[in-house]
Amino acid sequence: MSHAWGYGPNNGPETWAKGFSVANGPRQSPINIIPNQAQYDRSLKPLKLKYDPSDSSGILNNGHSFQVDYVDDENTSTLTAGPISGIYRLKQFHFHWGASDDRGCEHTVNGVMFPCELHLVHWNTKYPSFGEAASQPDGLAVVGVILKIGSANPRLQKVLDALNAIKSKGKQNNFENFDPKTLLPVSLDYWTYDGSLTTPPLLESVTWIVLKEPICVSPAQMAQFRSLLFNADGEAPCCMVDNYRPPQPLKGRVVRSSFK
Ligand code: B30
Ligand code: ZN
Repeated sequence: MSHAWGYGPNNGPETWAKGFSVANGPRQSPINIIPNQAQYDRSLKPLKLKYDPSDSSGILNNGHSFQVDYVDDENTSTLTAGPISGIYRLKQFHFHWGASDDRGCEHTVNGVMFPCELHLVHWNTKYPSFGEAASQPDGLAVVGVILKIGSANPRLQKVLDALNAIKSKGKQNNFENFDPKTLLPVSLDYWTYDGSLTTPPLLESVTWIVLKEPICVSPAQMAQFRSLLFNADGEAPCCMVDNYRPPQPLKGRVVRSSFK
């Protein structure tokens, strides 16, 4: 999959509105989360994540990140409850990260940046497919997990060791029997708000669920993310780094929290 957009000075987030006018729309993501301004909502339910590890099918360098894909033809790996109604199916997970440990996440908390963010992407099964759900206001639900620098995270290692085989754009490999639940923190407390895809086409179809508790990643593990390339084989090498969109205007939206 090739894109004209990217993260460079000439095709990066500041230029996306030229091709995708919704970039300046009313519910864009990511945002800066200000915990003191979030509204605790006692009606928000705990998240229910049921993942079948045997649904993981492959890992792909898509030229702007890498993604682990899931078979989504049945309700075997799902997200329910929390802020959403109905059943959402897991489609893929991917990450965004920086060129150094002081930046790289998409959602910030009180303006603080973290080095990396994990996105678990789900689609609402009231629509026939991911593609059709992606343009509906209640079509997608993405669980965002912030990564902070600490000790090495053994749960990330299988994913990071798979990156050697998909260094350049378009490369894919088998990636079997991986339970993404192992990547989540102990607490599933979350903030939620109505937002968008954080990459073009920036569709305003995402119920964002950002977990309060970060997971750990070591500096050496962050270096493994940065060993990927934006370019395809035979093109000039260009490290895949700074593949994040900065926070967008809140425009009157309310962030709710599942916790006090
Ligand atoms: S995010 O979680 O808001 N960062 C998509 C899914 C989640 C997010 C952003 C985008 C998405 O599905 N985009 C369109 C599909 N992509 C798949 C992909 O990720 O590779 C294909 C494409 O754009 O044409 Cu690049
Ligand atoms: Zn993402």
